[in-house]
Amino acid sequence: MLKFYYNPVSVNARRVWVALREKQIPFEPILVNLDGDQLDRDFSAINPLQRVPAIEDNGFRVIESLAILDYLEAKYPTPPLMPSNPEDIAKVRMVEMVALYELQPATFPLTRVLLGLDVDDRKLDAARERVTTVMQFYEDLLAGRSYFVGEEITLADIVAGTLVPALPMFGFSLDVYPHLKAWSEHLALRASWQQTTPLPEVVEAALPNMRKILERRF
Ligand SMILES: N[C@@H](CCC(=O)N[C@@H](CS)C(=O)NCC(=O)O)C(=O)O
Repeated sequence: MLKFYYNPVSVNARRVWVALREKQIPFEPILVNLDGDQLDRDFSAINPLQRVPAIEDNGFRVIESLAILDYLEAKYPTPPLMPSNPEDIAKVRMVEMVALYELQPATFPLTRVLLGLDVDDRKLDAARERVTTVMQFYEDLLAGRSYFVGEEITLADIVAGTLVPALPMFGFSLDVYPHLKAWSEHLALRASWQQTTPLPEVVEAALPNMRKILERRF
């Protein structure tokens, strides 16, 4: 059975978890505590970069959430989470990459503030500006559709959806982005979303580990 190495508070792992649920792929969840287990020799053998998520499917290992999503789509194509026409494929990839390479890095300084760590003011301003630019980009792309590509969920929604609904936590209201707000509420109704939402007490317990990771890496 496919092994899924994860942690319940990891947004990178969550997007894989949602895809596994959406595709109803049976899997064995393997919890990696982010208080140091990720640095152990056993887990380093699975992912030398020492991060979740990772999967092992019939002895084949994949790391990096986007690579895992692509693997799952190719190996388990039903139901599809990737459209087939060129424009829609480009849209999905744009949304995914903007989420990973623009939005997610902008949340690191903002998370540092939430956790009481020091942050350079200029970095913070740049991060805030980057977040609002991405929100507007997504708002325009959604343009009243249920999902980024029409009426069916795709990897675009799964990847952006593991980040955007958390933005109000940093002081960005979704009220000024009505399409983004409706989309976010729509996603929250899906069983895959509800099954993978971390409980508040789990998030609370993970805060010291998050603080250590942020201090070390960002
Ligand atoms: N680019 C990677 C990022 C993975 C990542 O940073 N995972 C975090 C949890 S959200 C982690 O395992 N951090 C442990 C550490 O930095 O020690 C992906 O998309 O899978």
